[in-house]
Amino acid sequence: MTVPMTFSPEVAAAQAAGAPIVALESTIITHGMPWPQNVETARAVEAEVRAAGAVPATIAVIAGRLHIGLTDGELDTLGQARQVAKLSRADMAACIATGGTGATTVAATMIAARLAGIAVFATGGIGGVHRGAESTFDISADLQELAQTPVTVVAAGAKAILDLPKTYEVLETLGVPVIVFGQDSLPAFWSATSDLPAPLRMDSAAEIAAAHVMRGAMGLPGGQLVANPIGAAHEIPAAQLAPYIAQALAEAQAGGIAAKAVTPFLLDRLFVLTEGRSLTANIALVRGNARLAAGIAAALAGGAAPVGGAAAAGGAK
Ligand code: PSU
Ligand code: MN
Repeated sequence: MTVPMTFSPEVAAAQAAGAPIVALESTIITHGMPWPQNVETARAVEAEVRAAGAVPATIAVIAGRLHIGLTDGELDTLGQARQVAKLSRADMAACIATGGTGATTVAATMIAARLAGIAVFATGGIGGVHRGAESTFDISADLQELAQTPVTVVAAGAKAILDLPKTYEVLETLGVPVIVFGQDSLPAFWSATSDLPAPLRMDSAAEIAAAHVMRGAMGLPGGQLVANPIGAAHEIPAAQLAPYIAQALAEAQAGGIAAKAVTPFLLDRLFVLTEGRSLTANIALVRGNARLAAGIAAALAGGAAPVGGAAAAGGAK
């Protein structure tokens, strides 16, 4: 019994050549952004990956097959479809087994990337611990996935609609490395900084690739979260965003929005409340994440070696 998989010609050629590949998710297309910006963004993100010297592999389940890399037509169809399933670890196998179609979340895209032998994945922001989780128990499956599937995920941190301190506490408990790129505080998705300190900091793609390889060498399961801050020119400062997030959360509660519908509802309300600024920022940050992910994938394809200490210790005596 094998998993029915379809590789796009571009991804198949990259795999044959050992070229760097970056996985991309599809829930951001179907549930994270409105049409037509969703499809435009997906194309722009793929272009960023190519411009940085890697091959993009956008992942989705279409008619019972796990697609690794989508054609232009498939991307268009997915972007315009309504009522597409949002697939996470719990529902992916059932969808494939029954011939269904669905978009993959961070968790599901990590599972697909591992099956396809892809080590690096770029998205906007991971799911995490929702505010009020002490009563709803709503914690994204993305966190557990990072703890068990060996893929390095480049995001602008967890989405700021979440309870960020609790999200990072859970990641620490699960043993997931959270590596902030180039600064000492965690980014907060639409905002470049937060008042939470960076658990780990790295300033180059090569270091991140070396850390990924070292986890594998040590037999540690799970991946890494790379928290890449949005460019300062595109950010919405956290203080400006806070009242809109509070309003969107209040509306979600009043409307009885629960489970898988919560994140898409909040993102859509923020888009309206910020008059589109949240979407502009989201597009900018995911493009930046794609560029960094391509650099990490290139470092891995080039045979990432330990940076600094380990090499020096081995060679100096
Ligand atoms: N990044 C974005 N927009 C999104 C997502 C990520 O910029 O919509 C999606 C991812 O697929 C992530 C999901 O896994 O949001 C989180 O959903 P939940 O909170 O229901 O686990
Ligand atoms: Mn949830």
